Amino acid sequence: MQDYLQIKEKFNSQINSVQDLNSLELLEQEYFSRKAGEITLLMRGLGDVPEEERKEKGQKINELKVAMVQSIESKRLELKENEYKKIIETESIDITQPNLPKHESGHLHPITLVQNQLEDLFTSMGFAIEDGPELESEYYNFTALNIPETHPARDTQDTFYIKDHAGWVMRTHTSSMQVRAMQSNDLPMRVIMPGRCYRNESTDARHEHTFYQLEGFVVDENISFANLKGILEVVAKNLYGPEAKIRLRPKFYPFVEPGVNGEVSCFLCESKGCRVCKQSGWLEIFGAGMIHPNVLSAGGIDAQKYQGFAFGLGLDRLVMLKYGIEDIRHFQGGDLRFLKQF
Ligand code: FA5
Repeated sequence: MQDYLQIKEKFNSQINSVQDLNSLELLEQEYFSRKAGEITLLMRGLGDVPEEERKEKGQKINELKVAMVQSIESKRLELKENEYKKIIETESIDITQPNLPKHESGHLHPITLVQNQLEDLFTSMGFAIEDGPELESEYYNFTALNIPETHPARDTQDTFYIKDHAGWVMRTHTSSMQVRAMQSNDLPMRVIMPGRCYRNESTDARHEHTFYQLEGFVVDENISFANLKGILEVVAKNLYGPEAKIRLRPKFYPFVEPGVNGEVSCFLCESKGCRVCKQSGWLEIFGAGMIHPNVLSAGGIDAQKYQGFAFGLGLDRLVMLKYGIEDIRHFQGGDLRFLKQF
């Protein structure tokens, strides 16, 4: 009993002076470690106590043990709370720190926006979408399209040839996909092929060396020029509203017969005439026509039985008209003040 009271007093005075969690840990070990803890030894010693005293002594030691464990736990809580308080008091918010810009997520380029809009329109009319190579053989870019060796479009002034790789060019138009698509699709065929094209141009407000076209063509029996005109009008009205008009004028392209040059009424100046439409009120946007029989034959199609039409829309120019952009060079310029407007 003597041991028991001494331990109780000693422990009470020790726990009152504990100031941190480490000291509390040591104190706990002093009384409860499995090898030499004072309470552990006291419990172990119970076996030597005469039987008549053992029960009472055991109860007392147990009460002392429970009380000590409770004191240790409440001291631990108190010390932890004090630690948190200290952290909160010493941490501070620096209100002079500059307001760093939020991480901005990107958005779609205006050409991609219009390309997506047209892809939705054409797929709703049953067209498939195909992708093709920008580095193209002279065969698909020119020869398969009935473009003779002597045609000025093949001139190095218009076309980027690949140095040391004869027969390869950066495609000058998406029409390079026409025969490729004929060779890999079944009839009847309705396909659009959007993509980037390259020409050796001196640039101005309407011409870029790198620009986008969207090629489309249909091959079936009983296809007429009226079908072509109908589709082109649907495109103009879808992009610019019901007031939009198109104008078709004859133009020679070796891969169509007859061929046309297509213009859309200029929304920039409401057809009054401006720098972009060269004061004419119309902006040249596409070439189109009925597919030449030689091209159908190059694609392995019986030109006696099938006809088709094809068109190549200049995407950059469609976008210029849609958003009132006065210079095509903004598209590739990388100026964020321009790009952020979309
Ligand atoms: C062609 O490229 C023909 N492949 C179009 C075609 C397809 C005709 C199918 C018949 C059948 P053209 O060179 O006219 O044709 O170009 C078509 C359109 O691409 C032009 O109306 C214009 O909108 C756009 N375009 C052409 N060159 C440039 C350029 N340097 N910069 C921006 N847009 C251009």
